[in-house]
Amino acid sequence: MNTSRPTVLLAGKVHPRVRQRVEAEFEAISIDAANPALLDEDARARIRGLAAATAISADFIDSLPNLEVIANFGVGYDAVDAAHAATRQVMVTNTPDVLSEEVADTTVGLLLNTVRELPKAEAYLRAGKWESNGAYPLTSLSLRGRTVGIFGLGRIGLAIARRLEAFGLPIHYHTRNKRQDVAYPWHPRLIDLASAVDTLVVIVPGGAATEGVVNAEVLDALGPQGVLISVGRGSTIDEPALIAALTDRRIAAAGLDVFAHEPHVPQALMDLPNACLLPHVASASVSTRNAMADLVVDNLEAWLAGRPALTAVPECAGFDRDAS
Ligand code: NAP
Ligand code: 8YV
Repeated sequence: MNTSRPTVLLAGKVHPRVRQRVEAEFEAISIDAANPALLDEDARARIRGLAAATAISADFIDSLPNLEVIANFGVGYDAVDAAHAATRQVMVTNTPDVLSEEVADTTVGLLLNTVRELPKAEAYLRAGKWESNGAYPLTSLSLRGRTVGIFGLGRIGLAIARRLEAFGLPIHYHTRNKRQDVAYPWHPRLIDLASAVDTLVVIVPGGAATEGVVNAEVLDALGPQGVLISVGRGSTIDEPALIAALTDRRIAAAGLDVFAHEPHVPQALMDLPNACLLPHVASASVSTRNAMADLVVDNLEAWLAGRPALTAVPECAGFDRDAS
């Protein structure tokens, strides 16, 4: 073993490019889940970096006495206890920007699929029904004439807004802080955004602050022509309330890329004809996932070589490099 190289832990089902680069550049240790029992004391003491593709708890962070950096695969880092890491001066990084345009593209595709039923129309053709039954039924919903509310006008939300603006749709948004660089109407409360629009795109981070906030009241405010598109985190949607609203047609349809308990998707959602469902694929192209993988390893490299992190999460943004 070359002990001059830092030891980096690969935790969870890591992207192959992360694995390949970490194994080439560091001493690598792999475990399937972030469970301290899977590491002996010597390994725990050697680990200085962590490439995370699974939940990282405060207990797990505390089990690694010499940990300096956690590099999360994904811009959303709600599964990493970053607040706790920060108290220990452990740097946490994520993968912003490199996936924003891809996720925005997928979101627009999901919205179109939801209102114009394109996956169902293709299934109809492939089942031979065009020839046997005639034309696919006209869709009751259209993108035309809709007003879009973006819940979370950050990097990805803005990329979605710009696209939908080009489709000729008025855009409104809700965030905690009003943006100074856009002219879209801002609603300080989510319920007011839902009342003002008929199409709600959810692209906020997960975590306690957004847990279950898209609830029955918000869905009812969206109304019977309402369409919900969810690409942020499943935890933000009250899933039983959504299933009830779709079943009772208190909203018209939903397009979902994320779910509360992935990869489990409730059977009730799968049974609904007005739900369009994707298996968390918004960033899932080879090129975008490779860019995310490179950013994970570039962050590990930088921090473990004594340089600033490239993309620190806000909890760790003020870290003095020399303090770790
Ligand atoms: P970002 O740039 O940090 O934007 C987050 C936006 O949400 C900001 O506008 C922020 O504004 C707003 N926000 C945060 N907390 C809020 C709250 N409690 N109430 C209201 N607004 C709130 O993040 P991003 O890069 O756009 O990514 C957003 C999220 O998308 C990620 O965290 C991740 O969970 C999800 N995502 C999903 C996929 C997928 O594959 N489906 C892919 C990439 C990302 P304020 O701070 O002013 O409130
Ligand atoms: C990935 C994501 O699917 O970046 C995020 O927050 O949700 C997605 O890009 C995920 O991180 C990898 O599993």
